[in-house]
Amino acid sequence: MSTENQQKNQKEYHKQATGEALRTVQRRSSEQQLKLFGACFCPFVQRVWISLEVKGLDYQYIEVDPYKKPKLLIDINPRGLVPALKHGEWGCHESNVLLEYLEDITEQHPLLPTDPKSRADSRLWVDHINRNIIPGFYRLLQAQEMGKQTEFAQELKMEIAKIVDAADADGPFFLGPDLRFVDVSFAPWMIRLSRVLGTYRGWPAAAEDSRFGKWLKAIEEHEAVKKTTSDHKLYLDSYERYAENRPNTSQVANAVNSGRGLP
Ligand SMILES: N[C@@H](CCC(=O)N[C@@H](CS)C(=O)NCC(=O)O)C(=O)O
Repeated sequence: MSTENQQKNQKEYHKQATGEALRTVQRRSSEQQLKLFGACFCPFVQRVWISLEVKGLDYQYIEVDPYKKPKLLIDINPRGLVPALKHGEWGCHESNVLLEYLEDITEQHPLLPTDPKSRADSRLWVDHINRNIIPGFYRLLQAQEMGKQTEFAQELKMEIAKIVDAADADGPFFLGPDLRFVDVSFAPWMIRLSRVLGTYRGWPAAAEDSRFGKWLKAIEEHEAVKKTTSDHKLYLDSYERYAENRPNTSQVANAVNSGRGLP
């Protein structure tokens, strides 16, 4: 921590996973053809990480600091964002592209349905998550004025209500009893609603008997989600810079502040 941060007692983002996620990092530290370059706090990384775990693939997890942009990250993604994936000599990035790649290379545990129309529907809801829910999450977290916070909380609730309405009536997951593509894409932000928005913006817990409450519980209890989730403190600390809207927090935060699309 820099002297300036120590003086202000500001918390910094973590550079190593904790809790269950740390145990997974340790289990996944040996050399493999498939390598996930991630950062422990990053929800975009967690998407890919969950998919790797669900599919039971052999992979190596490598923690990198995307704000320091080490060469090994830039070599795969010139924009220096995590997640990045290497498979042999080939590398690629963008969480959604990587989720699709993992679908393409594995037969076991497919996350997308088989019927083309249902696949398109799933992709449409992932688009809703990317276009409306994720930006809404950061807008609310970065808003400093009470009026704006109330407005953005309302907007985020509306966008979440749309996907909950589209979900299978019995669930508990989006398409029914199993965790699939839409769940994986949404899960990292679902678990950050209580951990991050609950603390910093008073986001209310979902009623346990509501459809969303049931979905959240199933996500929280899923093995692959648990294995890729750190202790609460890691998220609290890592997101303080967003909640205070500190200058140059990240490319995501800058995009939200300037009204541009997310990186
Ligand atoms: N669209 C990208 C977004 C990835 C992203 O924003 N990752 C953040 C960490 S959560 C990052 O690498 N930030 C580095 C920076 O802001 O310079 C994806 O879906 O993979």
